[in-house]
Amino acid sequence: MSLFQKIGEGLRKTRDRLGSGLASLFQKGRTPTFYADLEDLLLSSDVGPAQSSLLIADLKEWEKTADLSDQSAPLLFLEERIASFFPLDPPKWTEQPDQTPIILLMVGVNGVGKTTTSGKLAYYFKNRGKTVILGAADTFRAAAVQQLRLWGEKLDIPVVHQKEGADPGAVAFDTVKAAIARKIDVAIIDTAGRLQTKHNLMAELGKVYGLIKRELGDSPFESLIVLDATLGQNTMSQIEHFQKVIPLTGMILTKLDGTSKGGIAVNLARKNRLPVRFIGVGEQKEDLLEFDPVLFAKALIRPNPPIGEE
Ligand SMILES: Nc1nc2c(ncn2[C@@H]2O[C@H](COP(=O)(O)OP(=O)(O)OP(=O)(O)O)[C@@H](O)[C@H]2O)c(=O)[nH]1
Ligand SMILES: [Mg+2]
Repeated sequence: MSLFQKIGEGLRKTRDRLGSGLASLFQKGRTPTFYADLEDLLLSSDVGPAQSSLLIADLKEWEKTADLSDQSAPLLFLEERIASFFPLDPPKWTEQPDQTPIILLMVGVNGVGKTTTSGKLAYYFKNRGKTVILGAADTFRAAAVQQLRLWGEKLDIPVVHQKEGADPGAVAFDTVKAAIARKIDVAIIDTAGRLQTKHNLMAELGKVYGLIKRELGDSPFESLIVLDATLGQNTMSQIEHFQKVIPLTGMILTKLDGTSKGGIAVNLARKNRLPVRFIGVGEQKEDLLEFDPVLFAKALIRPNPPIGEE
């Protein structure tokens, strides 16, 4: 399967609503309720009010001069506009490919998929010939360390860990030190889930960040916020709250396979000007896909199935 087909599969539920809805709406031609129906569809997939209004205004403008005899042209126009809403800053590991280690700090609220995504990311990089180390900086629960160690065992990747209750900053620091000493390409540091309202835990994250930063200097370092796409609008404020304690460089949107509201990616990325790095579309190691704005926008508005090669 191509990346485009995998994205299409992962977005199946969203495409069921948005993609199929758009296809039948445009097929009906311009009924009196066309733009209102279009807005409803966009809103129902969580593209967000600002983006929906903008898309419709742009579409109306475009239609003034466009050749509407081609039925697929308006959908292609929407697709391109949606793709343009995603910021394009490339990940540091492609910008500075020779500089190692690359450090990825995984942050987010409880249960969004940080640990699973850390494991999947380890697989992603290992699969591309990189050496990887995992750091279990979620020291709150023994089970959290165990969960990451299981990923390490499964993938044959070392996991830096200390005992339950240890200082997460110390684990993060040890992980970076080990990555440098062993000349490892990628270090992925999992952290505990924390609610934005828990000020002491948020402050602790700031400390973990500072410790890594001090040790690394200018090495590529990404702080990635993991967001659960099934939580819809509730995720909107999370980026803002985490940005207050650490500078985020990107987001990973998980559980897109479990929601019909995959348009939330568009809303999150444009509102926060934060690039999406990966999307999670399942629980297995392969279910983490590189984010590509053009392919994502295309898949998002294609009806279900099939989705061919592009
Ligand atoms: N369907 C689906 N499930 C996912 C995805 N990513 C993670 N999960 C599941 O979500 C649940 C929570 O994942 P964890 O990785 O433990 O989440 P966490 O953020 O580390 O949780 P805490 O450490 O408790 O804050 C698990 O059952 C995962 O298998 C995804 O992309 N799709
Ligand atoms: Mg976890």
